[in-house]
Amino acid sequence: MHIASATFTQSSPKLSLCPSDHRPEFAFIGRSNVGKSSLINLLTDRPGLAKVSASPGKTRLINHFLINEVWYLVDLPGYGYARVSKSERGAFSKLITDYVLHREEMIVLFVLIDVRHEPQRLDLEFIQLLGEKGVPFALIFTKGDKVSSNEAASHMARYRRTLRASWEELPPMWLTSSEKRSGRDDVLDFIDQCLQTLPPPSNP
Ligand SMILES: Nc1nc2c(ncn2[C@@H]2O[C@H](COP(=O)(O)OP(=O)(O)OP(=O)(O)O)[C@@H](O)[C@H]2O)c(=O)[nH]1
Ligand SMILES: [Mg+2]
Repeated sequence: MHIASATFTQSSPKLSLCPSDHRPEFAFIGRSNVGKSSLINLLTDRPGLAKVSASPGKTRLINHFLINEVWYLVDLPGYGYARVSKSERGAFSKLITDYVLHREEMIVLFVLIDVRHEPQRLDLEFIQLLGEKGVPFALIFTKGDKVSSNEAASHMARYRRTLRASWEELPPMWLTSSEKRSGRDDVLDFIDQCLQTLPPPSNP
């Protein structure tokens, strides 16, 4: 898919303040620092469009980026940021749950997982919530440049085995690296397919 235009439109502190133009949205979620904002820059081929930081907790609001004047990429705050209080840790913020469970415009939620790590409880809990609530999602493994391709394949296979213990059907999954600029076409092709299955927008 060709990205002819990609523009930041707004940051929203809560769901009710998100854009109301009913364009389809594809959103990115995952632990703080997993590479959500970097992936948005890779997909749009616009370095610096979404703010990236080496310290976790950079993205605090819901950020909408309008693509080709037709659909949005949505950068969400990360979960599991270690500096939140102990009582809050493990829970997902209201901003995140409101968006992922109630945003009608959201076509697919991409859950990002650092390919270097064993399946983590917090990510599995989040995926469990999505499965229970019937939220359409896909998995994107990030930072593929930090491991060999064999390691990446075995880490992804282990993830599949872990998910199969609870689920009959597995979500789509891809390996990406914002550093090596790999996996971009896989994700964009998937978004393109999703957009093509949508009914044409109804006229007001
Ligand atoms: N080597 C490598 N580093 C990456 C990759 N993706 C992101 N990073 C680095 O990881 C750090 C976090 O990246 P961000 O894109 O800001 O992560 P985020 O998930 O948006 O983080 P929050 O907004 O804080 O939740 C930055 O230092 C990035 O340069 C990748 O594919 N490879
Ligand atoms: Mg971010």
